[in-house]
Order: sequence, then C-alpha cells, then structure tokens
Amino acid sequence: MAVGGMRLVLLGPPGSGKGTQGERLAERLAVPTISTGDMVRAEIESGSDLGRQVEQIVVSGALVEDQLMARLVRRRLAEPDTAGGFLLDGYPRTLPQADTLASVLMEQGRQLDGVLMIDVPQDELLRRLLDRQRADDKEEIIRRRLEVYDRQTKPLVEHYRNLGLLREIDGHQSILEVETTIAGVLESMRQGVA
Ligand code: B4P
Repeated sequence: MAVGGMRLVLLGPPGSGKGTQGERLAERLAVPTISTGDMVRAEIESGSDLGRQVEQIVVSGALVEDQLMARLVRRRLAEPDTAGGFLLDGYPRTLPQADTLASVLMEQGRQLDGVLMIDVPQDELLRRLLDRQRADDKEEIIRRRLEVYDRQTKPLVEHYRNLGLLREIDGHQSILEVETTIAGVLESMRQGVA
C-alpha cells in the first residue's frame, strides 16, 4: 500500500484533535483533507438559505442531516484531486453515513484503507473545547455534542473494528506526540503489520 495514495477516515469525539491532526497528516501524505465541519462552516459563512438552516443545527450541538451531508461528500469525492487518496475529517459520523461512504466508494471502484480513531477522555475534551471558544463551544452545547457523539458516532468504532479497518490512537498526548503516534500507525499499515 503506497502511503501517498491512502484513503483514510479520522474518527473521534469533538475536541479529540481531528481537525488539528487532519491538516498535518494531509500535508504529510500529500492528499486533500475533506473536513465536513469546514464545509458546514463555509456554507454558514456564505449566508445562503441553506447556511442559515444549518447554522441553527450546528449551534444547538446536533448533527446536520445525513442526506445533506451525503450530497456534499458525494460531490467532493467525485473531484479529481481525490483520485490519489484523501483524508476524511468528521465524516462519517453516523452508521447511515458510513453506509453512504461505502456505497460512494464502491461505485467508484475504491475502498477505505483505514479509520484512525483518536481517543481522549471526556474531561480533557471539555477543557480543550472551552479553551477554543468557537460559536458552538459554549459549555452546554459542548456537553450536548459529546452526548450526540456517544449516541450517534461511537457505534462506528465497533462497525469499523468488525471490518478490520480500525486503528486506535491515544489522543491524550501533546499535538506533536499524537502526530508521531499516527505516523507510526501509518507506517505499520504500509508494511502490512497492523
Ligand atoms: P467539526 O468541525 O468536525 O467539529 P469538532 O469535532 O469540534 O472538531 P475537531 O474535533 O476537528 O476539533 P479539534 O479536536 O481539532 O464539526 C462541527 C459541527 O459540524 C458538528 O458539531 C456538526 O454539527 C457539523 N458536522 C460536521 N460533520 C458532520 C457530519 N458528518 N454529519 C453531520 N453533521 C456534521 O480541535 C479542538 C481543540 O483542541 C483545538 O483548540 C485544538 O487546538 C485543541 N487540540 C487538538 N489536539 C490537541 C492536543 N493533542 N492537546 C491539546 N489540545 C489539542
């Protein structure tokens, strides 16, 4: 498996470092990052009707509906820059989204190489997100997002473990240490030992 051509998913609770590591990793692997959080925020910033609708969902701590995310991700994965691999940051976040992703990739004759699950204890997640102060980072909303993660996204861990794709990363380390851990995991995937 060529590291440069990898098709990866970054999975983890809000504040686990998906966005932070995604940027570093995409540069290292020379593949585009597809951050659905960034896509959603861009839609909101555009001031479109859709953006206004989506904003209410995001600031409530809930997830945007699966069908809308499916449209955005399907369109993005059809772009030619993803032909040499990609890093999905924040997608899928529900089991139906995982099914959509599998179908889109199957239609394109591709499949995932791995799912990197970044694990961080809940009190540390709260601390990081309270420090960040984004519009959806008020304590009450953060707690809701963590509950939504437990209910809707956590089942993906078992799903991808059963598919043999899951690679668990200890995210409760410095940003640099997490980056080094991920690099080690990717290297062992490349050598076919993980
Ligand atoms: P996201 O943008 O994906 O929100 P996030 O989970 O909070 O971001 P992330 O987890 O990447 O942040 P990071 O840890 O890097 O989504 C926002 C919203 O969009 C969602 O709530 C949802 O409504 C909607 N949405 C997105 N995708 C969707 C989908 N597929 N379906 C439905 N809805 C969707 O950063 C957090 C902080 O921690 C930063 O300040 C960072 O500096 C810090 N940090 C990171 N690593 C650290 C470390 N090792 N040590 C200390 N601090 C660290």
